[in-house]
Amino acid sequence: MTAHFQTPVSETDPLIATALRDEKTRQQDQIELIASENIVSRAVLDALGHEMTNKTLEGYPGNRFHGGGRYVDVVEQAAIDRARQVFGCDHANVQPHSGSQANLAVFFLLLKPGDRVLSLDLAAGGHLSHGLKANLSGRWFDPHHYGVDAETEVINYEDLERQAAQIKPRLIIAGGSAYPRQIDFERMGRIARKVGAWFHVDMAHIAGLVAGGEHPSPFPHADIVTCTTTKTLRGPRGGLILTNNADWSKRLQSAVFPGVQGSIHTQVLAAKAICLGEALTDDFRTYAAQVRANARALADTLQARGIRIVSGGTDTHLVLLDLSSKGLTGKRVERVLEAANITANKNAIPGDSPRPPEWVGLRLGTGAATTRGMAAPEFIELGTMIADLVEAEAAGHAEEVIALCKARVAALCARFPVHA
Ligand code: DSN
Repeated sequence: MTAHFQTPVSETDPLIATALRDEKTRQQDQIELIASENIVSRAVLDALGHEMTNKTLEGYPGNRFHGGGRYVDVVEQAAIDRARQVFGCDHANVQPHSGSQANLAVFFLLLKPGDRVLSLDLAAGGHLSHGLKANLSGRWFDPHHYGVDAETEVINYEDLERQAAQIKPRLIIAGGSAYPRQIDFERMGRIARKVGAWFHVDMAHIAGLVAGGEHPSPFPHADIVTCTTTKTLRGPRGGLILTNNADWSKRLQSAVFPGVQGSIHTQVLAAKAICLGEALTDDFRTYAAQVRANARALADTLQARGIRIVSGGTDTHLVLLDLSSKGLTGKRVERVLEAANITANKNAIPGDSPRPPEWVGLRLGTGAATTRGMAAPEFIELGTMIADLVEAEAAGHAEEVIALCKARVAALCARFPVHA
């Protein structure tokens, strides 16, 4: 069995080894502006590739269904303690395999099939696990959606209050995947209490900003909070559930396991504990402030070049472009940017077509490139390149501009290496 333990993937599986090598090179050579991505630390990578992955374990620290869990207990308890400290709450479940599974566990905890849910519309920046008809949350529950104000493109809390009074949902959800503005958790918590609903905040995109003091905390206004550890929190793929409700802490454990999951991704738990430890440092606070400053620099640059920014700006890491005035779709611009080695994704904007190929939005985020060390001057340069590419594509002669931008991106990537 020596070969099993010692032979590297480059020898055992060239197809996968080549894809892994090429992906690493891609990440080095492209500038990542997908708002849900980031670049984890060496320490997080160490944990993800650790032998802890071999351990099968169900249950919770000190109360497991399998033997041999004493070191995973250390890791899980550290992740729980750090999550509580980072987000200032009493209870944390660190086992969800993803944000969507964390949300599913919240539904399992608080709702019965058919119960009414009020969440942000997908085109206004919501998330599929908050009641999209194609998702279990929309199939087994009764989703209703609030949008954003037609003029300002920010949540109109008076309209939301009226809608909540009419619908009388059992659960109100704040948060999503493409809402660039600060959310008034206090106001939404009051609305939820007034109509007798539970208030759930899904802070997946902004968890790192909350941790770094760059977005108000959902606590003490939310009854329950979920997030991924991936995006601005800069950790592994996975989810967290947080609450101050002591009555729920046991039921929440059962809602995750055996409610919606089986055994733990043990090595991911270690990576979560590490990223939460990192989030407690002063360096992380500096990082979170830079993420926001960079998003403002990017939005201002694009706006000055005549590209409309949904809601007129950003309070977070996220900038949403409306390309309709340029006669372009998000898909077209996503492709042009990728040709220049800038990665972003098409996105719906408020009132957009239900068909993704027709969406006129493009979503940008500053989390990953800020991790590389890029600051406002680099984001102004990136905004300038994106505007050049959009204008050239709209005029039908993008090739020359793509070549120029590709060279400028290569120079930036060389100055800000990844995992060097
Ligand atoms: N919700 C998706 C996104 O924001 O890109 C994946 O996390």
